[in-house]
Parts: sequence; structure tokens; C-alpha cells
Amino acid sequence: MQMTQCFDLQLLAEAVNKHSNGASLEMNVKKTKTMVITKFPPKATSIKIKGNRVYCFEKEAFITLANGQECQTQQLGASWTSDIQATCYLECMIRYPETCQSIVYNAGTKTCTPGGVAFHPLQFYTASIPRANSPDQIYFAKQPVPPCDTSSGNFDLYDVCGVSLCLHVSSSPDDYFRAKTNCNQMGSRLFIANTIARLSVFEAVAMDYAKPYTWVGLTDIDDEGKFVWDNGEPLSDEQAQYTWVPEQPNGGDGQDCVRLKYNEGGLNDRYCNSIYDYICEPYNAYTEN
Ligand SMILES: [Ca+2]
Ligand SMILES: [Ca+2]
Repeated sequence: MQMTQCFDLQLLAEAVNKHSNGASLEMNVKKTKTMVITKFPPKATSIKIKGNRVYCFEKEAFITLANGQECQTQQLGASWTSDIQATCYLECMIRYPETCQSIVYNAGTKTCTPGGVAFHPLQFYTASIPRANSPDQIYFAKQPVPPCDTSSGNFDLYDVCGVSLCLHVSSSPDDYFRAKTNCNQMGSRLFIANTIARLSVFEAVAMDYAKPYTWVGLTDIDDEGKFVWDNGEPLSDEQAQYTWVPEQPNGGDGQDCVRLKYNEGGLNDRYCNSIYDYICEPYNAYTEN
């Protein structure tokens, strides 16, 4: 259940002008002459920042306060001071137009920290904010919703920390190859956990469905030690930092298929003939980003 924060754009515009970093913000506005904040019909807001970039948000999708510690993010750069969380988010979008997707805001100190895509906390990924027991709060922007044909009953939309994925959760476990074939027969592939946000949704859904062991679309079956996602993309060094649980992969030639064990918080190479549950994602619901 999401709590939605809504903002009156007139107030927002005034707040931006009175912003504690107003000087630099104003300078930006004057220099480019492109930043306008306009009151639109109540359904959507439009904020034009730099060049021709126009940000449109449904009211519900502006920024959403996460409950407690259910979401985290990766810090994009140094913090600054903002009067309210809305101006914090606006300035985050100005400074990081391509990557700002969330903010961490401390209402007491008014500290604003820019963040990337929000994700469910991952046990072995410690470089994330806010930290547990921190008074800081995370607000996230909802990400685009993928196409999802739910009419067959095979697929459902899952939303975790504003990241939406169209998924099929297996009703019974199978070995890796049969799991992969079953996904293919539904016009889908084994899930690819190639970003922190995607791994976190995968883990959250597996936990939700009480599937402790779940195949993911990743193997080194063709070339021992070189793990490749089910879409042909090799596992990068950066991905390897957050995917594996400590001391994995350890199976050498014997273990060439990869599963999530959710209470371990990451991936482990296993024997391909092991019997586990699995999660599929339609081919057309996955977009590179
Ligand atoms: Ca192997
Ligand atoms: Ca292993």
C-alpha cells in the first residue's frame, strides 16, 4: 500500500523560489530560460527543466513516501539543504536529469540526498540509503509500468518501491531446463535480475509467495565461470557485486544454473537438475535501461 504525497504547484513554485539554494537554482533558470513551473489541470503536473525535457507526472506518481525502511536507494552524489521534500526532488532532477528517481530527505535537518531507482532492501548490498534506524525518509518516483496481459491468468503486475514488473510465479517447482521451457511456452523467459531494483522485486515477490528457492535466468553452462543472463547479456562486474551471496559462485563445473534463496538475500550457483520454483517475465515486458 503506497502513501501518496500531493503538492500544490503554486506552492511548489514559491518554495522553489525561496529555496535555500535559490541562488544556484535561479542562476540555472536565468541561464537556460527554460525552467517553468506551471499550474496544469488537476490531473497532471508538468515541469520543464533544461532544454526540451518535460517531466509529466500523474499526481499519484510525483513522489511517494515509503513506509518505514521498506525501500532504499543508491546515493547519486553529495547532499544539500532543501526546505521541503518537493524542492529537494526538483533540484535532484535538475542536477541529475537522467538518473534522479528518488530522494532521501531528513525533515529535521532538511538534508536532501539524491538517489537512483528505489529498491527493496537487499541483505548483502550495504551501500544503500537510508540506513536502518535512520530518521531519514525515502521518497520515490513511480517507474513506467510495462505491458502486462493479465487476462490469461498467467501474469500479474507487481510493484515494489515504485518499480513495476509483469511476472509469472510458478505454481510447482521444476529443474532449470523445464522451468525455462515452461516460461518460453508462455511467451516469456526466466527472470533476469540484472539491476539492483529488479533483483529486489524478484526477492520481494519470492518472499511474498513463500518460494524460498527460485531459479533466475543466469547460467555458465556454455563457458564455465562466465555467467550469462537469459537474454545473452553477460553478468557484469558491477552486477556481480550485488547478485552473489558471499562465497558464491562456488560450484565449478558441477553447478551451472543459478537460484535465489530469498533469506540469503542473493544468488547461488546450483546443479541444473535441482528442483526449484521459478519466475518468468514476458519478452515484451522487459526493456533495456
Ligand atoms: Ca559453473
Ligand atoms: Ca553454489
